[in-house]
Amino acid sequence: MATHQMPQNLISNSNADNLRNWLPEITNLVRSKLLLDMAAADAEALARNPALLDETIAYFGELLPAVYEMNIPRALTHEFASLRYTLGKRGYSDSFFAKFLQAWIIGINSTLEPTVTQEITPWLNQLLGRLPYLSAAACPVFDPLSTEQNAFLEFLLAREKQKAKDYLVGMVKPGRIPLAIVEQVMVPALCRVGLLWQEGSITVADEHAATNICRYLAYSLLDLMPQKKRRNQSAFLCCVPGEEHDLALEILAGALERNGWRVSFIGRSTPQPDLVKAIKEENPRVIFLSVTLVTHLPAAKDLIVELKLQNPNSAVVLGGFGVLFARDSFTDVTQIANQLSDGLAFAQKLEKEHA
Ligand code: B12
Repeated sequence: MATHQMPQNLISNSNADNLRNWLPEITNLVRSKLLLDMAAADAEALARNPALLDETIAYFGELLPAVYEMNIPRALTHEFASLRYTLGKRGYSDSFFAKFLQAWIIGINSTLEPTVTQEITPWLNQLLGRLPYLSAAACPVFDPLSTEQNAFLEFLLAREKQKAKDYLVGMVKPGRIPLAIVEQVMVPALCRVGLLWQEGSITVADEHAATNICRYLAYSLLDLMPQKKRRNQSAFLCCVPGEEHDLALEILAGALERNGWRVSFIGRSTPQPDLVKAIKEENPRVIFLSVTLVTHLPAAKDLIVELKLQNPNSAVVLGGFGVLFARDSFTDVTQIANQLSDGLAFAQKLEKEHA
């Protein structure tokens, strides 16, 4: 249906940069306008959680230049729907979200030159026009959890670390390797933890506790993998700059170590120059990168350009939720991986080539 399609006009990089440079002014305007126009119910929701609105404005402000730079209008719709779901669950009314988009359009129009705004505002106007159709899509659709996933989730939420460990470890058997249990049970349960946080059913503290238990359990499972003899293979694993979701890479690093690889796991949010320097010095066989948030896709692109120049002989494997929106922008990587097992399979393929 025509109304459901976002315009596919390419935004020039200089205009995405223009938007980025003027963000402090634009976000101030957005904030003032929203506070002025807010309905009473929304003001009550704001009073209950004063930080959330500022966080949302800041996140949307990072999101806009990122989706323009990567030319991914679908991601703008997805992320907006996700923000709307989170705020909606905290009492913001339907009319607030139209005001939110209008405030951005006004903020951009009154700050940037018309030559810039005419490229930038069509996506926001289109999103505004689509708002009535978005309400049904705004609720994230999740497959129901299996009995196994549900039982594990209950242990996580109750912070029953030992019971959660016994439960997961008890699942290991021939034909069901530890990494499969991480993917089949732990990852869906953590996804549900994220959704429960979004819905306001659990707190950030609950989410952190669940993640930390999962980190511990991941090592317990990895310890059950046979330790293979040391190979002449090295891997460097890091999140792209700004990205803090590093648990997937930490688990992959552990699995590679069990496979005999020499591993540098750097993890979260390291500045690009430091990553580039470390990777140059190590010159690893494979660089595994992760990007969860769409806002960090431009940082992923910049880093990969630099790495291709500097470490032309290293393979680059890129994974994480954010990549799903922008596969076409990463044709220069050796492989895009959806799952941890894809990353391990890639490493095992290299091992065979060098056997
Ligand atoms: C734990 C968690 C955090 C932790 C991360 C801790 C850590 N050290 O990793 C903390 C608290 C830091 C965090 C912060 C934030 N988070 Co968070 N977080 C989560 C949560 C609950 C679980 C993520 C996780 O660890 N999953 C388990 C790991 C093992 O799996 P995975 O990351 O999904 O990766 C899978 C694949 O993508 C793949 N993979 C990933 N990378 C790679 C790389 C390679 C090479 C390979 C081979 C494979 C691969 O492997 C895994 C499965 O096989 C998710 C919920 C969800 N739906 O995922 C939210 C979630 C990702 N977070 C979210 C948000 C919004 C945030 C914050 C912006 C919140 C805030 N307001 O501050 C910040 C952003 C921080 C930043 N700058 O990056 C949103 C993202 C929404 C969106 N639309 O994208 C989610 C979806 C929650 C939600 N429902 O709203 N978060």
